[in-house]
Amino acid sequence: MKTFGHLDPYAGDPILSLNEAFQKDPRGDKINLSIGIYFDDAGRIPVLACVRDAEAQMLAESGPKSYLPIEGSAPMRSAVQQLLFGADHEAVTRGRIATLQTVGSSGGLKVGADFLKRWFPDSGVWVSDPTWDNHRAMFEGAGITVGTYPYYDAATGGLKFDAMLQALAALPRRSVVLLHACCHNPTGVDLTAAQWQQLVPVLRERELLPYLDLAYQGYGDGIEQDAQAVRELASAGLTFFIANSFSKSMSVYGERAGALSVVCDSREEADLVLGQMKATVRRNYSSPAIHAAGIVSRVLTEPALRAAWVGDVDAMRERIKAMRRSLHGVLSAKRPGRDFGYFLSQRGMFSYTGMTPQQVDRLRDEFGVYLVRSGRMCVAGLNTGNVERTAAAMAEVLG
Ligand code: KET
Repeated sequence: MKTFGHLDPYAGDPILSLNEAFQKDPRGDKINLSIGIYFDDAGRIPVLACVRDAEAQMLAESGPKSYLPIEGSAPMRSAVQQLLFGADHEAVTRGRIATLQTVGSSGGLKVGADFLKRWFPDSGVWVSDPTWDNHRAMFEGAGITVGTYPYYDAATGGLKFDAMLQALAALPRRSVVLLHACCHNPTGVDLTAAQWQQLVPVLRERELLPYLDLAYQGYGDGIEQDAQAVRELASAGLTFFIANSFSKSMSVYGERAGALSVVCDSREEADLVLGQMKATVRRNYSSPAIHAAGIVSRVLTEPALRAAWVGDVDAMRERIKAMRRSLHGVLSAKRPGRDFGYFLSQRGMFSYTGMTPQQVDRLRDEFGVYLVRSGRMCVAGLNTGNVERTAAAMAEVLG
């Protein structure tokens, strides 16, 4: 302990450490509702047929594995723009979006954070209360001050939209506002289309810099529908950042497939931004992963693979919704005095159960049911074989 004795021990990550603890738990009937991973009805992480087919093509072609350019694969970057904005969107056709393939959307979020620190050194970042734990850590890690705006309303299980708007309207100019484009993590509470429209003038008048995080595209209403907020902001002529992930939508977590796009006023501005983003990437990890690019660009651009993918995402979303209904049904029957309607109204992989850390601990210790201590449940970990047991355990703990 001569050299490193002064280091603080790492407390561990609230989500990833819990997932590791789950793996080590010897109980055969344990249930993992912690990490944001989609499991199928048999409790497995699916390998989508479209991804398998894309990989088979890559294997057959057996191409050289040179470095990708700093900004990533050109076919993937172009496919990402079309996926997010629509192929005919004026922002795409005018070339005013700077897009980089990144190391997961986490890599994109961090590259964007480093860029902001360098070029907007006085801007703070404002995240929803609550948000994905790693948002704060990433932006603070980039040396940026992080504040929160009101979001989740514990009393109703819904959104504090008026308070949110008021808070954003009072931020210093050029503040960065982190927004979940759909399927809010951890609450499952989203803005409606009308609320996104109401948000636009506030963002514009305060000259705020929206930073969208789209990690669950397709898990809300559908792949196209879940890009509506992105398109709304782009069509309104706002300048904004968007980090998007394929981890969940293509079930390729470990491939680290994601992108960062910055919607600018003009092609010239987008070129400048792309250049400085490249400088940031070169100093960090130099260039992204070739295998991820091969999968994503093939699945998005080859019609048969794309159609299969859309079908798979639809099925994953519908299975989660069915689990929401089952959980709601069993819990409501067991605890008739309580309102579990939030399981039906919240969207995407997560629900915020309102359970206390002590209740979550009891669920884990006594019943082997793992939730994040904030009370976040990954509904995508439920299946027909474990939903009743989960509901029974929750009913017991809720008292
Ligand atoms: N944004 C959000 C909102 C998010 O929930 C995750 C992952 C990411 C970005 C990162 O995804 P990537 O694979 O880097 O593209 N969330 C789950 C896993 C994690 O914490 O890393 C989770 O919340 O459980």
